[in-house]
Amino acid sequence: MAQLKRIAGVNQPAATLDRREAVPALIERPQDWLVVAGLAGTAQELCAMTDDGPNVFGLGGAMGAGPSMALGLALAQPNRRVLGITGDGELLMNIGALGTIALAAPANLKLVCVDNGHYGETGNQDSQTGLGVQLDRIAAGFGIAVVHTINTMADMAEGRRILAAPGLAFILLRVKEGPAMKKPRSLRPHVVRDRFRAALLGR
Ligand SMILES: Cc1ncc(C[n+]2csc(CCOP(=O)(O)OP(=O)(O)O)c2C)c(N)n1
Repeated sequence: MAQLKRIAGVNQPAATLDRREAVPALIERPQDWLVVAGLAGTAQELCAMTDDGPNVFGLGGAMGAGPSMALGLALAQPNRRVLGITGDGELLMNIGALGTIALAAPANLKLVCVDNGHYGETGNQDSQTGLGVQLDRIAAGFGIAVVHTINTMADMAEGRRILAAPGLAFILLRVKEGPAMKKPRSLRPHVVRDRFRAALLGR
């Protein structure tokens, strides 16, 4: 396999945040959202934060599908706040979905990417962001008007403000390598689907 090279001249601070502190600091009340969480770390985190709550659709596979599913949900439920949360690996796998999200621009959708620069779940292989690819610049290039990057706890308050405000936004939460918060969660897709549907539709 060809050796991948780090992009020269990228001016980014080293990631220092621990995702086990940073994700709850940003998403303070996940129960207030309809959440679609991509496979791997973000699904573990959002399910752990809600004790496997019915308002969280945490994927257990289908890598790349999370952001598109969040878009579909936001379009179908314009009166509900939808949070799509995903890893850099998943987002990169289906990066065109970010362009579609930008062009559809539902006002009730926020997309958060927890960027650890690696494919954490499968052994911490470098992802493209670990080699200098900047998803915040890609999001802005796709035309998302509100893009915010969080490198330190000092950047968190603005992230929370953006999450609380109306309008499409993309937040890049840069974290260091390390485990995600984890508790037991259902990995049976039909169980997750049915309880999410019941929580959403009240039946
Ligand atoms: C199509 C496909 N390819 C590969 C995998 C294996 N896989 C599962 S999780 C994962 C890494 C996900 O990385 P990221 O989205 O950055 O999340 P992190 O594990 O770092 O939290 C990979 C490669 C998969 N599930 N599906």
